[in-house]
Order: sequence, then C-alpha cells, then structure tokens
Amino acid sequence: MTDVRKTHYRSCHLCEAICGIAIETEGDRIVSIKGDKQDPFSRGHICPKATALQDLHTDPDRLTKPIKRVGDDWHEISWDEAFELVADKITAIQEAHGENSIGFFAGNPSVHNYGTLTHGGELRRTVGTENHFSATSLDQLPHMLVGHLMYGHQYLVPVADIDHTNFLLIIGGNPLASNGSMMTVPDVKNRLKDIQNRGGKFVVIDPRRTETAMIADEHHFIRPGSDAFLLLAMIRTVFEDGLVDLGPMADHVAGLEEVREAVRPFTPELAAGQTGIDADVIRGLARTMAETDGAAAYGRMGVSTQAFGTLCQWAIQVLNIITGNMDVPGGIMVPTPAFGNVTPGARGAGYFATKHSRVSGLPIFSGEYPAVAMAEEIMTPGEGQIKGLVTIAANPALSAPNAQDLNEAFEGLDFMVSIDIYLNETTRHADVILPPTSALEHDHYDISFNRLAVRNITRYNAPVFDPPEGTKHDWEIMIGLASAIARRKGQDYKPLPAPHILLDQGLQYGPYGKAVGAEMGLTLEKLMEHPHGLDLGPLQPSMPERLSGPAKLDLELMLDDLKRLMDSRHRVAEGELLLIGRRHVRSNNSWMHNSTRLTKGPARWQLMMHPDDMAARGIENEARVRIASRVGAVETVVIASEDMMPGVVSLPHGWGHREKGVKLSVASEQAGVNCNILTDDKFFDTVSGNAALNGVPVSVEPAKPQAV
Ligand SMILES: Nc1nc2c(c(=O)[nH]1)N[C@H]1C(S)=C(S)[C@@H](COP(=O)(O)OP(=O)(O)OC[C@H]3O[C@@H](n4cnc5c(=O)[nH]c(N)nc54)[C@H](O)[C@@H]3O)O[C@H]1N2
Ligand SMILES: Nc1nc2c(c(=O)[nH]1)N[C@H]1C(S)=C(S)[C@@H](COP(=O)(O)OP(=O)(O)OC[C@H]3O[C@@H](n4cnc5c(=O)[nH]c(N)nc54)[C@H](O)[C@@H]3O)O[C@H]1N2
Ligand code: SF4
Ligand SMILES: [Mo]
Repeated sequence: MTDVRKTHYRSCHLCEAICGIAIETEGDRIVSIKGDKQDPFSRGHICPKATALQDLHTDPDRLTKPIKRVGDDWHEISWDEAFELVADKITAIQEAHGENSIGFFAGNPSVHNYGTLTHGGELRRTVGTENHFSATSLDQLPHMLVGHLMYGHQYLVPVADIDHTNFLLIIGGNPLASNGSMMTVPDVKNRLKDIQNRGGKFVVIDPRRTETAMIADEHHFIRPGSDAFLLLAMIRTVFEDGLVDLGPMADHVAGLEEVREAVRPFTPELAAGQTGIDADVIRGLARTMAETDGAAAYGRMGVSTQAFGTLCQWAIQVLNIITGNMDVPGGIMVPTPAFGNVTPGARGAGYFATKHSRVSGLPIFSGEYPAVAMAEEIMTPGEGQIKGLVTIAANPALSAPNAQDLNEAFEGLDFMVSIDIYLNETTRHADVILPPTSALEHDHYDISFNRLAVRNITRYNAPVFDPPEGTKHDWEIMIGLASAIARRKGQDYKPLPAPHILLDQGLQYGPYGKAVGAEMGLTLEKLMEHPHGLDLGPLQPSMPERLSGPAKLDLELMLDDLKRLMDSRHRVAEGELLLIGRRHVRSNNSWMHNSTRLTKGPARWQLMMHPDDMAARGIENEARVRIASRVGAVETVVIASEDMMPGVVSLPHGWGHREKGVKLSVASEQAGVNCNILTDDKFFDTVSGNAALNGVPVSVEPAKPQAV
C-alpha cells in the first residue's frame, strides 16, 4: 500500500515567491520535486531551494522529539513532561519577577507557517507579557508603519503591478537572488524581462551590481544609507517641474503642499553629493516616473533596514502617489486576498508608540518592540527585566545585530524554550526545545504572502505526509503550552479550533466568500477542488474604498525626520567602509545551510570588496581579512569584485555555524562567519527602531597570520 506513486501539488513555503510545486512521492519517500506547470501564478518556475525541501524533510539533524538540557547533554522527554516543565518555569519566573519578565521572539519561518500565525497570538496572550520581538523589526517594519500611518492599516501595503508596469524602479532589492520580497512575485526574472519585451524599462539602485542590476536597463550605484536624499530629490523634481498628478488619489490625499515645502532643501545636487548619483540622472528618473503610463517605485531590504528606513518607505509612497501611479494598473496597488483582506475599520490596523521599551525607550508597534532592544532588555537589571525567553522559528543569534551581546544575554537567562526544528546557534542556549512536524507533514496556506502578491491568487495544500506518531504541529505545541500555563494561572482556556477551520471561516467571509454572497462562493472545501490554486485575476484599483480618511502625505513624524537626514550629511570619514548584506538564491537566511545540495559548489559566504579598496589596504584577493565595527570583529576570506561600489563591502548574513553545541553536521563544515557580530544594536532607524543592517561603518585589514 505504501509504494503507491502520488503527485502532491503544493506551494513552496521557503520564500515569499510561494511557487507552485509538484512533489512526487512513493510511500513515505519523495521521488521528485518539480515546478507545477499548471500553477497559474508561478507557471512552473522554481529555484534550487525547492528540491532542498526533501533535504529538510529527511535531515537526520532535524529534531522530532522534545528535548531537555541536562548539563551539556540533551535528553528526550515526553510532550506532557515538556509542557509541564515549561509552564512551571514560565509561571515561576513571572511570579517572582512580574508578567513582563518573559520575552518572546518570533522568526521569519513563523510567517511561512499558517498554524503559527493563527495560534501564536493566543500563546502570547496566555503568557501575558508585553515583551515581544520578531524579525519584523529586522526587516519590513517601515513598510507596515508607513501603511498604518498613511493609509490607516499596517497591512495596506501596496505592491508594484509588475505584470503591467512600463517602468519599475527597484531600490535596494535583489529579486533575482531573493525571489522578491514585500512583493510576492514567482518567476520574477521572466516577469522583469516581460517589462522590457513590452517596451518598458526597469532600473536598479544598489551599492552592488547585483544579479538583478545585471539584467536591468540601468543600474546606479548608491552610497548605502543615502537613498532618502535620492527619493526626496525626485519628489522635489516632480513638484518643481509641475508634474504632480495624483490620478485616482486626487480627492483622497492630505498634506500635498506641506510636502512640497518640506522637500525644497533636498535638491538633486545635494542628493548627487550624498548618493554618488548624477543630479541629471535623478531628475531623469523623477520625470520618467511621472511621464510613463504605469510606473512603480519599489524599495526593499536595502532601504528598509538602514538608518532612514521609514523615511525611505514613506518617500516611495509619496513618489508613487504624486506621479499618479498609486492605485492604477502598472503602478502600485493593494492586493485583494481571499483571506485577510483589509477594508475600512478592519481589525488589526496596528498602533504605534503608545508605549516605549524599558531601557532605551524605543517605540512599540502593534504589540512588539524593536529587536535591537532585546539584548539590553535581557541584560539590564531592574523591574521588567526579561529573565525567561520563548523563541519561535527564530535564530536571532545569527540574524539580529550585535550577536555577541545577544549570545551573552541568552546565556544569562534563567530559562529559555525554543519551538524549533534544529539545535542551532540560538536554540543551543535553550533549556527545552520543542520541535514541530516537518512542513510537509502539515497543511499549508499563505496568509501573509497572498496579501502581497502581484496577482490575486489563493491556494490550499493538504499535508504531503501523515505526521509520524507522537509528533505535534507548531500550533498544537502552542495549544499544549498555553493550556498548561493557563492551568497554573488559574485561567479558563479554550483552545482555538485547528487552523483549517479558522481558514475556512476567513475564506467564507472574505471578498470571494460564500458567506458574503460573492459570486465565487469560496469555501475551503471549494478551494480544495483546485489543487493548483485559484487565479483571482490581476490586481485591481481599490484604494479609495479602503481608506477611512485621506492618505496622509505630510506625516509629522516624517517631516520631523528630515532634519535628522539633513544633519547626517557627509558623515562618512575618509577611507571608511560601509558594510551591506547579500542574498544568494541557494541560501535562505540562517537555516538552510544543512542541505548538501544547496551548500556544494563555490563558497558563498565571503566578503566582497572593490579591488581599489583592497589595493589601498594591501589586501590580496582571497586573503584572510579582519573586519571590525564598533561592536565586534570577525575574520574571513575576501574576494575582489568590480561589482562592488568603491567604499562598500558586502557580507551575507545567516552564516557562522561552527559554534559549540550546534547540531548541524553539514552547515558546521562551512567556514562562513556571522556578519551580525559586526552589525550594531545601537545603529537603527530612530523613527521605527528597525535595525540598520545595511550601511554599517567597518574597517577591513589583512588578518594577522594565525599562530600555529
Ligand atoms: N545582517 C543581516 N541580518 C539579517 C538580514 C540581513 O539582510 N542582513 N535579514 C533579516 C531578515 S529580513 C530576516 S527575515 C531575519 C531572519 O532571521 P530569523 O527570523 O531568525 O529566521 P531564520 O534565520 O530563517 O531562522 C529560522 C529558524 O526557524 C527554524 N524553523 C524553520 N522552519 C520552522 C518551522 O516550520 N517551525 C519552527 N518552529 N521553526 C522552524 C529554523 O530551524 C531556524 O532556527 O534575518 C534578519 N537578519
Ligand atoms: N535566496 C534567498 N531568498 C530570500 C532570502 C534569503 O536569505 N535567500 N531571504 C528572504 C527574506 S527574509 C527577505 S526579507 C527577502 C529580502 O529580499 P531583498 O530585499 O530583495 O533581498 P536582498 O538581497 O537583501 O536585497 C537588498 C539589496 O539592497 C542592497 N542595499 C544594501 N544597502 C543599500 C542601501 O543603502 N541602499 C540601496 N539602494 N540598496 C542597498 C543590497 O546590495 C541588496 O542587493 O528575501 C527573501 N528571500
Ligand atoms: S523561489 Fe524557490 S524557495 Fe522561493 S518559493 Fe519558489 S521554489 Fe521556493
Ligand atoms: Mo526577511
């Protein structure tokens, strides 16, 4: 019975592109993983990571049973024992030190796993602490904050209508490596080429000539962290040249004149000096944005995780709006997902700065504090100090700034529990690790990424394999913990239904749903009849109907921040180098380096540096170098690259698997270092508290010969 061949259609959950894949199985064995050619959205496209789903599933290092630390050893324990132990520790810490003495950190894969999204909140509410952190503030917090402040909801985040645009300006994003982000865009390379095929253009602004830059119509190097000067100068040009056209937003914006006044000092000449991009090029880009029928400006990690992240994301919105590209085909639009569609008055609009973190006074956003505050909240004594930590699908020891402080902080905790599949750089500090089922053993729905997709689609996938006896899904672990904790607190606790039941309700009451009388009459049952997903059509203009009031252009927070930007001019000292990150299509943040398939071939973790910068420091190609920042230093191998802007060096994140106690046999063979030993928890976007992972000042010198 077990050797029947079956094909399972599914979305790949590894990155935001959510490609449709076809997994062929024979019993409990995976025979092949291919792109699903019948998928209306991804059209058969996959990247090399899709086949690594098999490696993750069969990885002997992947944990499948709860484990408890005993000295330097780990012992398997039962789920019941694990839940009771964790509940005892958490409630005892809270009794001794107050509710806020427990912290939470949720990482990136929790957004790719719908059970953690539906059930995570309830666990947090049961624990009842205010100390929440997540990868959001290492990433897209500025996008969400701008959505909240300008449009009234944190999920009103427009995406570029890449399939219809005639001009796309990509600032600080490298979709050919990342496969797109805050823009769910499978098969992105062909979608970009299609812009060119229909006579349009796309331009990349990046301190590195990236894979995306290489196929662009134009690429301009930019000094890291200076993008706000570029964007403001573009906005100014649109005003100066009389090109303002609000298009469909004409009656739905406030504060246009205030913005016109505020950007006056930010001339293209000033921007040229700061960015390194010619003033006439800047004017030309602004005019193209205004004069092209269907143009879109899109900014990603390079402009979110830098010192002016919020200002950049705000300026990108303003630029799209004043050039008539907001809410039009070919411009930027907000998707209409089947689940979690945002309409006026929708729940979860978000809130900002209603509270501030205990030590550094950083603002709360929608229930969480910036991740840069986590180490100090653990290490600074006093009321409200974090003494116990819960991590969920997160590896902050490799992904958050000032990693050595964070490691020290984790060491000093009274108790730590991790819901995770690996014993890695973060979870090695835990007292208990609770491993969920493999992704292929549970069902799947993309709550987050359908909201950001360049085409409206919806797909539901049943599990590929039955979960092995005695294993639990992430959401079941959350219920197990919450009920044990609630019992100790004397609280009533009624677990939420399974994710698919919540999903069904959401689909039925969504814009295509049966319960609202929509023509499609969508229910989960109906969706399940479509194994390749349902195409819901191209993005549609919808913005005025979604706003509760006018879109606010003249946000006080942003106009005030212009002074900080002006004061930041010429901060870079002679000979200084700025560190930026880098992604590679065969890697995914910190947790996929245990796949032989993905890590074989040339190393991908080296420092990239311009040959002139190397010559000036007497550094040979492929030599070992010492990189130092305010907070730390690492040694690694440098490779010369003409693709780097002089004065800028690039080191990817997510490496550094040789720490003691890590059980990642393949990853630990790799020599890459943890670049977040260099990034600085005191270097962040002061508006949002989002980490500035790009533009970090560093020095690079030849490494001293190692003592033998
Ligand atoms: N310098 C620098 N630092 C960066 C970035 C950068 O560009 N430069 N990028 C930042 C960004 S954008 C992000 S999103 C973060 C990512 O950083 P994190 O949010 O820390 O995410 P990952 O590094 O992907 O670690 C994921 C963890 O989840 C576990 N895991 C995987 N799948 C599951 C699952 O289904 N369930 C559970 N419970 N666990 C699972 C893995 O074992 C791993 O421990 O890194 C940030 N850090
Ligand atoms: N293969 C792969 N795919 C991934 C991931 C992965 O780790 N590997 N991670 C996923 C995650 S969590 C995310 S958030 C997305 C990120 O998706 P992207 O943002 O597209 O990915 P990055 O490669 O970080 O692109 C950021 C670009 O900004 C540039 N940059 C750095 N500093 C600056 C600056 O100051 N100004 C400008 N203009 N550019 C700058 C960098 O050189 C880089 O090319 O990718 C997702 N997809
Ligand atoms: S681009 Fe690769 S990792 Fe991302 S969803 Fe598609 S196949 Fe998966
Ligand atoms: Mo991310």
